[in-house]
Amino acid sequence: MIPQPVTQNPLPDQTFTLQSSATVGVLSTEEAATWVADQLAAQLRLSTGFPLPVQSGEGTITLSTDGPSSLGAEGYELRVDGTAVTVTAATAEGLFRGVTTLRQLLPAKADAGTEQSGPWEIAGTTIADAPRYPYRGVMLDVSRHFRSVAEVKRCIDLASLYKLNRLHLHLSDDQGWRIQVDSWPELTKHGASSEVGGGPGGHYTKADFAEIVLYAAERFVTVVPEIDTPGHTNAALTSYPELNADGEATEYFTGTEVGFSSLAVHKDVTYDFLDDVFREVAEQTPGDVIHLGGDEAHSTPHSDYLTFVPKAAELVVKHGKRVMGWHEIADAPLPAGSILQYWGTDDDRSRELTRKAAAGGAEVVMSPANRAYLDMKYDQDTPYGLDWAGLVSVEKAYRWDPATLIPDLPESAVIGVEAPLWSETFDDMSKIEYMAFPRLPGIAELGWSPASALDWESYRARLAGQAARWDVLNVNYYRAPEVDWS
Ligand code: TNX
Repeated sequence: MIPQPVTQNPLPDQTFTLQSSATVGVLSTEEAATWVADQLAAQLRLSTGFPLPVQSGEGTITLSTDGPSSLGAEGYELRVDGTAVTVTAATAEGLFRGVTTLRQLLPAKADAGTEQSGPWEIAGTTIADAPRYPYRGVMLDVSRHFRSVAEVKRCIDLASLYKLNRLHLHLSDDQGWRIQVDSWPELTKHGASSEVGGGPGGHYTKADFAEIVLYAAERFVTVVPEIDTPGHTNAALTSYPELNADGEATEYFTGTEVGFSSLAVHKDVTYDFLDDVFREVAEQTPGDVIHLGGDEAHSTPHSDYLTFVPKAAELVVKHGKRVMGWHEIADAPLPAGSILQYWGTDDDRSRELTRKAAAGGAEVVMSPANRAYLDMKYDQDTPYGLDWAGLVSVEKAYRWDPATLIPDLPESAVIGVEAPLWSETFDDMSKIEYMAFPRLPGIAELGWSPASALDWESYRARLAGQAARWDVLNVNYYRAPEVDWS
């Protein structure tokens, strides 16, 4: 199982077998608990061919939100004995996490989209589980190469199998602006018309984005939208001349260089623009966070950067959201409730900025580039990806502790982990899957499982066990040599 649960004990000599007469019962007043039951039943109907009616009250598989509040929002207890399966939580979200575990206890073919033959057995067990951290994310860069709504949904499905609960979408960069903004229509009319390598690009309409947000929410994943500023803004600068310091629109950019673009920090129109953009993005975002980027602003003079960040941050707060940003923003004063995303490589500067932000009350999400970046090559033979942060093997991606990676950062400041996948070199989903699998489940385990459960040898063996599931789901994973895939 991945992530490893907090406690799991076998019930010896008890084996549950799902039969064609089985039912799924819901004991809850929360409407969302019924969605969770419906999703489980819908999947198992496909693979088992059983009718699996969902009913209120007890069933062969019972999902109950009568658990104690001490389980927290995502905790659950699961019991499998000779006759029944029970998942108990305090919330529908906790039920969803428990059902995710149940899916991993079933044979891999239970995840298939077509009818398979049984038996559908689960060894008797009791599990009590809850996450170490509340923020467990994956980031998809849809700017460098655009991904369709269907592809984003697949990413959500695969991430939620490992109990990830945040999807950070990097929606704007030099190569493309990917979200509709009614008050600045050229952003998508012109600024979304291509991508790295000159491909067709694309963007999400408001209806598309709403579809992504809803699909994520049904899987208890919150979308974190990022509008990268003040650098990484060529897609905006080529769409609107007035956003440029010299008043001239730039050329569309389809290369992979970084750090050459900047919003005009001293023009009022820049803040009118951001006010509109953050308002419209906030309106489309049920989550409480907007990510304003802030990374690699190499062509924004440093004093201008320090002027810009607080003004941009204030606009995020004005629209009712918390500020999230890459660790560089810690150089400027940040509003209360900000979240800093560390992407350093064990260097002093990024550690110092992160400690400074934490001392000022910010929360920290750990995305160390030399461990958590899914776009780094595994080894020198990886056919795509980058290597500026080094080669990141499956073992290297797994063997670190988010609480202690940055010396002298108070453990209480860390709220979780995120694995970013920058897409300069990935023009299709199979490449994305190859880079994310098998490293993403490891990052998910670092976010969920207690520090005492993190163990490379145990993880390596459990990872091999996931391959059957990826085969069923047609995931294009890398057969890393550190793992015995047999
Ligand atoms: C650095 S990490 C970037 C991105 C690139 C990535 C490639 C960060 C905050 N910025 O603009 O896509 O490296 O690995």
